[in-house]
Amino acid sequence: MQQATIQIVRPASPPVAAPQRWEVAQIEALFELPFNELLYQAQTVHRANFDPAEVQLSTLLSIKTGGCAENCTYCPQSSAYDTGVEATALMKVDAVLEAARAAQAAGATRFCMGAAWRSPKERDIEKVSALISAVKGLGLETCATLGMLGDGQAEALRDAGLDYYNHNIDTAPDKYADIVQTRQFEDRLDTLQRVRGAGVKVCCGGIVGMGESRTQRAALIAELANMEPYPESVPINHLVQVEGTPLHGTEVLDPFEFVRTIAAARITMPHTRVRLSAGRQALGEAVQALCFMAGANSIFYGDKLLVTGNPDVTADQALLQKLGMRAA
Ligand code: SAM
Ligand code: DTB
Ligand code: SF4
Repeated sequence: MQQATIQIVRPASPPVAAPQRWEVAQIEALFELPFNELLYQAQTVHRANFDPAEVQLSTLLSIKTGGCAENCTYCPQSSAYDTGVEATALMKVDAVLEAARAAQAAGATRFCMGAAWRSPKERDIEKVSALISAVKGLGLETCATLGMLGDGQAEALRDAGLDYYNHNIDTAPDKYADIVQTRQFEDRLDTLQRVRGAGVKVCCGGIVGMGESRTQRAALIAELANMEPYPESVPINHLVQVEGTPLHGTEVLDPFEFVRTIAAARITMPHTRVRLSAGRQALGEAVQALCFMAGANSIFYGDKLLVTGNPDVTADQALLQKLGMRAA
């Protein structure tokens, strides 16, 4: 009797999707879509990758405030402008831990420590490392934003327990020189490379409402989406206009344009946490709800951002409850 030959058919290995490269024009075309069509596309991408009822909560703390040597024209902490912000020294471990415990008790899962430095010195890295280890010890995710990093600094922060480093590219490459003159766009990319190279997760986003064009908003999103890999966390800030800064008095961006920017970030970076960041007080509840519909699934949570205000914790809890959303 003839033996049947059994042929083992191995499934072809799944194709590895090449990362998609986004042209600015493609992202501009998303912005041009009818609003409801854009939101539908963003919501579809969002639901394929996340539970649409979940929102991640990050709390900010300014661990070293004001007196910064950079001249970022949006920033109340630059020493170049008279904004009434008082410069302070780096906070001590106990005070930081107290703030982190309060954030955790209120429901935050990530604690982000911000310092108004152009770039930290070695001594600063040692001190901040102690803060990171202490916060990590509470069981919180850790994030820091300390300015430009030099050799070995990202590694030192990683070894202290840093999960995320925040470093924003802020705006389109061709708008950057209008916004900051004390550093170059490429300096930001260099630090982001160092963070990625050290194996620390990248939190990188920008600010809209600084007088940029729609094409420049699309170019900001393209820069982020074309990073390989794109950031794990993308904060989209709506400019908080602070008296004394050069950008105070800029024409306020149409809120629908802000929602469109969130949607474009969600569509082009399907797996990232898109954070509805600074500027929520001015947006109001209905626009924030549209941002969640457009795919935002993270917020800064706590009564203060770094030096400016943020909705109260109780107001945010009430908003999430009204929308049937919950902390991730
Ligand atoms: N000094 C560090 C740096 O610039 O990378 C870290 C702190 S800095 C305040 C962090 C980010 O906050 C900036 O990159 C910018 O995107 C955002 N930011 C600062 N001032 C803002 C404002 N008035 N409105 C919205 N976002 C702002
Ligand atoms: C980010 O993208 N926005 C946060 C955080 N990362 C560090 C800071 C917002 C600052 C808003 C103005 C202020 O309070 O200084
Ligand atoms: Fe300094 Fe950061 Fe503010 Fe720029 S954004 S002035 S680097 S604190």
